[in-house]
Amino acid sequence: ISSPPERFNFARHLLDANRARAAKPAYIDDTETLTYGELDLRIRRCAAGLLALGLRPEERVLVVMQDTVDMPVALLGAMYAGIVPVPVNTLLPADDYAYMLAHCGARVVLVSAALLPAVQQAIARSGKSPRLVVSGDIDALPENATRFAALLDTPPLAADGHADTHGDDFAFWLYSSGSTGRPKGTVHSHANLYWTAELYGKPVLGVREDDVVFSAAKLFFAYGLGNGLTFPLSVGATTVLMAERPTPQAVFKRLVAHRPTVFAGVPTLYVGMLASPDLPAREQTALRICASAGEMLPREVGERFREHFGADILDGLGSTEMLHIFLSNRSGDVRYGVTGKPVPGYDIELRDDQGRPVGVGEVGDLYIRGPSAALMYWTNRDKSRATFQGDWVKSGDKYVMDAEGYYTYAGRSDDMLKVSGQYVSPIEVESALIAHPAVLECAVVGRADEQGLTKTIAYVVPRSGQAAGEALCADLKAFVKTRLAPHKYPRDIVFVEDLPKTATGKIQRFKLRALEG
Ligand code: 3SK
Repeated sequence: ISSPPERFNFARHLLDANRARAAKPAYIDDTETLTYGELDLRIRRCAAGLLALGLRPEERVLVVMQDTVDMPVALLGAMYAGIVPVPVNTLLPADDYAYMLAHCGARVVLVSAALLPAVQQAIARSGKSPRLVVSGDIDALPENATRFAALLDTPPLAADGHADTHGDDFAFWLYSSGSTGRPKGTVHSHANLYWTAELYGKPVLGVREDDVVFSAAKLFFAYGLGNGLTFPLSVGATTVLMAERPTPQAVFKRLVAHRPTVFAGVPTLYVGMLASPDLPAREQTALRICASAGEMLPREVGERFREHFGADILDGLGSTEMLHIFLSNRSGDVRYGVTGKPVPGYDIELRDDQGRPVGVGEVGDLYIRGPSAALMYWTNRDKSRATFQGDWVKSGDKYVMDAEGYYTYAGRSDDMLKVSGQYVSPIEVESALIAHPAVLECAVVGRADEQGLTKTIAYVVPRSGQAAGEALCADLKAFVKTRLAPHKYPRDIVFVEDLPKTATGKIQRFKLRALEG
C-alpha cells in the first residue's frame, strides 16, 4: 500500500477519486439523495462559504450536526479549505458544548436546527459569541446566524482550489473521554483518514464500489466517520444516513428500504435487533458483511445474527486515538467472542506493568503502532505524553493473545466503562449523583447483563431521613439524565448503608465490582 503524497488534502483526494461517478448516488438521507457530482460541488461551495465567513486555514469550526447529507458536506468542505472541523456528539448537555467551544476556540458553529437550543445555552454559558450556521428547517433564525443552505449558495472554490495541506497537517479533531477530567481534543491529520481506508476499510471490511453502506454509529464518532464517510467515499460506494437515534426499529426501516450490503453497529444494538419482534426476514434485506466495535460482541449474538441474516459480523477494536479499527476478525476467519488479529499495517504489543512484553496466554496492557495514530491531545501535554509514547499508543484496554495469535478482551486498564459502545467515566456519573440532595455518598461500577454487555450500576448511600426506594431510584436516574449525556445514567441503583473504603477513605470500586461478579 503506497503512502499518500507529501502534499495531501483528504477532501481533494476523495473528490479526485470520484470524478468519474458524477451521476452516482453518494448519500441518501431521510429527505434527499446526493450524487457524487452534487457532493463535489457542495463541498467546494461549503469551503468557499466558510472562508467567506472569515475563517482561515487551521482554525477550528465546531460541528454539532445530525447525520444528514449536510454533515459530510460540512466536514469535507472545511477540510477542503484547510479549516479544521470538530464534530461532536449530538447528545451532550450544554455544559459539555460550552467547554468544547472554549477549548477548541471555534468562531463558527455548524449546527442542526434540532440541536440549536442546547448550543445556544452553551454559548450563553461560555461567554463566547461564535457565528452560527444552521442546517435544516428553521422558521426564525437567531441573530448572528446564517442558513447552511445559504452557505451552499457561495460560488464554489475551483476543482483545484483546495488548501495545499501537508498529509501531516491538522485535518479534524474528535473529543475522546477519559476517566478523569474533561474530554480530550484528539487531533488527526489528513493522512490518517487515508490510512484507515487503505488498511481496514478496503482490505478488512472489504467495502466496494457496488456496496450500499449504512452505519448506525454516527459520523461524529471515529467509528461512524470511517464507516459512513472515509470508507464508502474512498471506493465510490453509496451511503445511507439516518438523523434519528439508532433504535432497532429505525435501523430495520433502512435495512429494508435501502437494502444496504454493509452495516456497522455496536453490540447493544445487535442485541436489541435480535430481540425485537420486528426483526426483518433475511429476504427483506441484502446484508453482505457487518462490523461491530465499541465493546466486545458476545459470541452467541454474532452466531445468531449470522444464522438469521447469512452475514458475518466482524468484531473489532479501534479507538478515537487510532481513528479506526486496528484489531479485527476477518471474513473467512471469524471467531465470535474473540477480537481477532492485528489489522495488517498495525503492530500490537501486550505489556506488563513494567512495560515488558507478556507471554502467550498472559493478560497485558495493549499498545498499538500504526500510521493512523492521532498527533496529540490539544493543550494537554501530560495526557498526550501518557498516551502517545513514541511510535506506540497506549489503548487503556487489557488483552490476552493465544498461541495462534488471536486476541481476546480482558477488561479496561482504568475504571472506565464502555456502555453501548461509548465510554462512561464512573467519576463523572458519581459527581452528577452526589449533586442530588438525597445522596450522601455513591460509587459507580459496571455490571454485565445476561448478554455479557456492560451496564452502569450506582451504589448510593442516602442521606439520613431519606426513604430509599423506587421513587428515589427513578428521581436519581432522571436527575443524572438532565446533567449528562443520556447513555451515562445508571441503569440500576443499589441503596447501601456505607461503601467499602481504604484506611485513607478512598472508595474501593474493585470490591463493588466483585459483588457484581
Ligand atoms: O470503540 C471502538 O472499538 C472504536 C472503533 C473504531 C473507531 C473508534 C472506536 C472508539
